[in-house]
Amino acid sequence: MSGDRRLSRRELLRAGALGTVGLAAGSGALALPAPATQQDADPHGSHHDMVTVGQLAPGSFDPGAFLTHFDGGQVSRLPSGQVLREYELVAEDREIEVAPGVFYPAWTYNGQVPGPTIRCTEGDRLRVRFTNRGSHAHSIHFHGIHPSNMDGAFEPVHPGRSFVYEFDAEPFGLHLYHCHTVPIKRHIHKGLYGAFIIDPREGRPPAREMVMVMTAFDTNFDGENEVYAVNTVAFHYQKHPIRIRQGELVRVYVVNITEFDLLNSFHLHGNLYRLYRTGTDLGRYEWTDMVALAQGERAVLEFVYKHPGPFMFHAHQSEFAELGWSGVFLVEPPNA
Ligand SMILES: [Cu+2]
Repeated sequence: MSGDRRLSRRELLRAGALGTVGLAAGSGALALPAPATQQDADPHGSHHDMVTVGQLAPGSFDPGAFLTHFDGGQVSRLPSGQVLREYELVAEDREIEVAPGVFYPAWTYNGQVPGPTIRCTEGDRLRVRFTNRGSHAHSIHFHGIHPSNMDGAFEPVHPGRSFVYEFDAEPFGLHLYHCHTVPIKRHIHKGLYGAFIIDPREGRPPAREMVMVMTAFDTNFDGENEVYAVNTVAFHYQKHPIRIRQGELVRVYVVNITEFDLLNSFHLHGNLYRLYRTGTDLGRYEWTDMVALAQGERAVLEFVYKHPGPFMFHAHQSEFAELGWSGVFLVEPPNA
């Protein structure tokens, strides 16, 4: 059985070489064309060659835009002077594209996976109006400190209904939000999650900032993931390297929400990073090039490149890297 499961995990990439369509039909899953890979064209291709070919359909979720988009909400002030940030989150069923030609029937917040990256400052009041337009009951469970009745764990919001979550943002750090309706495993792996950043009042040092949510998709519903990535789309940042500057401070907010696998990880090439676990301490950090995160764990990574050129970043579980969780920073000289 385990042999079959291992095979199915690889089918997605292999099928491209064979031109197979509907590879998962036998297991009752969606019949979808699999992506071809450069490795298929050259059986001796290196790891670096292993990238999906083709482009996403027009109008698909854009990991390039998602990377640096932080949603501060609708900002106003309460009579007390406290900053109020209002958000609208809508749960809806939507088919998403996780690799060129590979679609997944997701449950989403605001039509995208991950949901929008919510960002505020410690002490702000958050008011999140949640409307469920999906086919199942859902909720939003925010990590952080808040009252029990704002925790999203016990009161599912049924289809067609709304709920307003309201609480003060604390503590500063990198948190997340996700659906907490049972069975939670299903509601998470279907796509209901997002990053939740609470900035310290004094801020962090100026930096080039980006968010990476470790995601994975069980495209044939066998209880294992076939496609891995940060920010949903396999190999996106390998095909479209992230341009940064030599000598510039880069800050990456990394969240692991991967279902089914016990751990995910972030390895950086040609450099080490300051690892601020959960981002809740501005002083203490580890100096490393590798962090393993369980589901729900987060970390803020800060680094500066000494040398220009392309440098990979990827899961150090090689299998995850080869199934899509692999990207490239293109470090350009300051005067380029
Ligand atoms: Cu849900």
